Amino acid sequence: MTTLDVLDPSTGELLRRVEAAGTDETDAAIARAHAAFPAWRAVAPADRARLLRRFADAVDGALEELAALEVANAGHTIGNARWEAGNVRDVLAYYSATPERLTGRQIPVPGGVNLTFHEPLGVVGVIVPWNFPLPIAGWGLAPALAAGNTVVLKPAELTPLTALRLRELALEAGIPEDVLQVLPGEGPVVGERFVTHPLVRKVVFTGSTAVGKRIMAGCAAQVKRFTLELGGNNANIVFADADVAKAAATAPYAVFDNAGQDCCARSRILVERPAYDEFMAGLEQAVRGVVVGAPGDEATEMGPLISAAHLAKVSSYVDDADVAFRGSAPTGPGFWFPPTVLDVPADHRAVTDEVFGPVVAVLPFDDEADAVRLANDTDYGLSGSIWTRDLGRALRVSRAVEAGNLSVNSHSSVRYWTPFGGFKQSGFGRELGPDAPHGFTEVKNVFLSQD
Ligand code: TXE
Repeated sequence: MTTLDVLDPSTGELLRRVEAAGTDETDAAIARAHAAFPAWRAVAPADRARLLRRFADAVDGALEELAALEVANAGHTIGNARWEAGNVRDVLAYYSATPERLTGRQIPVPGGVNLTFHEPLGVVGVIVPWNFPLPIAGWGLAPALAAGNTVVLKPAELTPLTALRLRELALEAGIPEDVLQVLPGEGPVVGERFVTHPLVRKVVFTGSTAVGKRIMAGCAAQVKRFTLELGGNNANIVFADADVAKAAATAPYAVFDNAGQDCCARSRILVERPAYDEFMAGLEQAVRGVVVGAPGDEATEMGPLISAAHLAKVSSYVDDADVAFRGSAPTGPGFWFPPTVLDVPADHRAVTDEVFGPVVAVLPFDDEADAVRLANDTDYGLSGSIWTRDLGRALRVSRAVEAGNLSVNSHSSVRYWTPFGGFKQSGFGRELGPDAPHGFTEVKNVFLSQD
């Protein structure tokens, strides 16, 4: 049995060594999940709803413990980690309504009647990245279980601890053992097996666009269902008529939150020329004020990057770039990088790539059309912000930007009541919101003859 070294990114020290599943263990887990499916789908809707509510309550009871684990394993600030654990609780509670509301239709047709059923798929494989281990696990497993599927979940190699704890909480809540399994392991071993194994009926993947393309191709071979939440390179568009001071004061949190390791990070700030100087002055003040340090301290606003390899990747984008100004960060040990604002042209790779770190570029624009052109000048299309006091412009620009999740005069990206997902190479399908359970079912049509 191979193992994964789980580190504390704020110190680089070993936290725990976790057993990694191989192909045989993955096959065995999938077989158990398949065997558990008929009984789970047959659980009466009210009982399945109750189990999900109990699971939500168990997460609620362990909120501080889960948050502390995420602080240690992912370097998330304690404030963010509490929000993330609370998000899992809330998503479980939200989808606990699903079993009793997943109703079909009766459609009159000549010669009889037609009934539709929303049938669960079977085993769902959920592949989770390291940047938001708790919420992304919840977004996959909650609607899948609610719709009557069984789940095998693979956390990221670097961050398996909270997912393992979630599984224990599910068991405590009374979810049957093989209905939700958590399998730490390597992506190309465990994750890849979800794609190739015929009994896994859907793959839910959040991660890099490169791996997402591979999963899409692999699923195509079996016409397997999948959703993909991939990278982003999101624009924060600030018009001169906006509350420029507020836009500047909030912009750092829209990109430096979670140390920029967020597919919704607004890593390209586009500012209308007349507001440029005022915006930059406000931004500089805000960036220099970001509190970077020990993630467990209540006052900390930004923690470390996830790993030495990721620190090297983020640094490589800045090495040849002009820095406009930056905040400060601890020097180490641990994987620290200061919040950094670049002064680079639109074709610099720090602007065109997803850096996935606390790095942002500010680009001026001339008018609305120019702003939309710059915002859409990327293969990604996940998220973005629009700052303006002109309602018509807010609507026009929202409609013109090719992205799945936009916010006006705010940087909000994720609200679990609403669908979340990307245009273009940011993904395929939507998670969250009222329709997510439908993505874990097949519609079946049954004709009842009256003759
Ligand atoms: O992602 P991977 P990495 C972006 C971000 C980041 C880059 C690389 O730019 O810098 O991707 O991160 C599993 N078959 N995002 O290398 O490799 C893997 O084990 C099946 C954006 O960590 O895509 C992990 O569980 N699964 C993103 C998950 O996929 C495989 C979040 C993600 O890992 C696999 C993360 C394979 N062949 C990174 N290879 C976002 N949307 O927020 C790996 N995995």
